[in-house]
Amino acid sequence: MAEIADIGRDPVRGGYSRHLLDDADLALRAWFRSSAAALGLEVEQDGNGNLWAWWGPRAAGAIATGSHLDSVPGGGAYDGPLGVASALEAVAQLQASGFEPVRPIVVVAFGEEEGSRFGLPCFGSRLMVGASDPAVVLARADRDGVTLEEAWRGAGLDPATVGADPSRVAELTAFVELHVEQGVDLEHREMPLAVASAIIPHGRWRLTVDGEGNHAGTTPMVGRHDPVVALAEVILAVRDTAVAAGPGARATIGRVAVTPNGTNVIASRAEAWLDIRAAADDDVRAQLADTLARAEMLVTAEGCTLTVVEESFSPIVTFDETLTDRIAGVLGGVPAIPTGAGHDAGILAPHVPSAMIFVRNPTGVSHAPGEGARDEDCEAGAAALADVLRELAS
Ligand code: HGY
Ligand code: MN
Ligand code: MN
Ligand code: MN
Repeated sequence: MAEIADIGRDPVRGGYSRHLLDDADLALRAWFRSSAAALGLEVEQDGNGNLWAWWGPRAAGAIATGSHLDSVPGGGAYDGPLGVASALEAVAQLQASGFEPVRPIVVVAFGEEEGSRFGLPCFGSRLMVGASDPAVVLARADRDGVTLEEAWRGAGLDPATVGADPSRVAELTAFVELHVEQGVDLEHREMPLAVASAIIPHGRWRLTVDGEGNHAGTTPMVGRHDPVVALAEVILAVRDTAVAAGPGARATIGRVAVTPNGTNVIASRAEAWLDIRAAADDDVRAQLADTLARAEMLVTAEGCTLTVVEESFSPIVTFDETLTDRIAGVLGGVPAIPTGAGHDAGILAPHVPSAMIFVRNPTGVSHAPGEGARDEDCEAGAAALADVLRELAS
């Protein structure tokens, strides 16, 4: 991971910003290719921008392992890259031991798992399994108004290749994703590793509040239809609804956009992206309904209008029990813990027996510069992954 420590790093605030097909992403893709080639792996990029490094000829029955290289804006160093670097390290250890896999082993780096540029989480894996309509995804625009199709063409890629890749999915016998824990369960248990039992459901919605743009200095306070004020009330309602829903509920507005975004201008539009997570699919839906009912009232009271668009919904994921138990056995009996974070393994799980290995994160912080993992735990994770690959590929 040291070799990529400076790629996409914010020198002022710390943290990483690595988004689909930006300079940092392209540099990380080059790192992946050269690191894989140094191990004698055959690298290919699929029609959805995912990178696959094959140990042995590409063939059915493959054991896949890996994660993603992209980040959230200002994210940590480990979320994603730890899984890819550990997979490459595990292959290196197996090769050094003289192990010859009976089944092909393939290391994968999925594209745009965070969905930070085009808003679709687990972009590469979701398209590969056919869970998203390529035409809809290609039309999505980033914050600068560049569509995915334009970005794809700009990178010399053919938009016609974006979409379901059933033969590639069918080649996979198992997928194991190693990931830094995004919580402090292992720190509290004083254990370095765990397997994942489930991923709680989560969804993303874009809320648009339209009001009346006007002059900040000549418009009386009474009678304004200010979408930023309305949105401010909605954001508090999002928090209050989640708190009222109980300890397992989560709701976040981490991204807002104001139009025209002028200091001396009453905005005409305020947008916000809502992230809701809860223990069950119906809980997420119920929390969304409560939130939107309150938002509608608040926005109307400010003389504004609310529009809601669902951007993604990921139902609850329970990982393959047989595979997970087998991996837990190889790891010498580790806890199985649920996670509130989405992963490519969650997208693959309904299609390919999938499992996850978590590496302890002392602070539990993630999606922020404070994210971390001890070197000895990272080493234990890579060694454990090597043992798991030896077990699965023999
Ligand atoms: O948002 C998530 O839960 C994941 O880190 N992409
Ligand atoms: Mn993440
Ligand atoms: Mn991740
Ligand atoms: Mn003026």
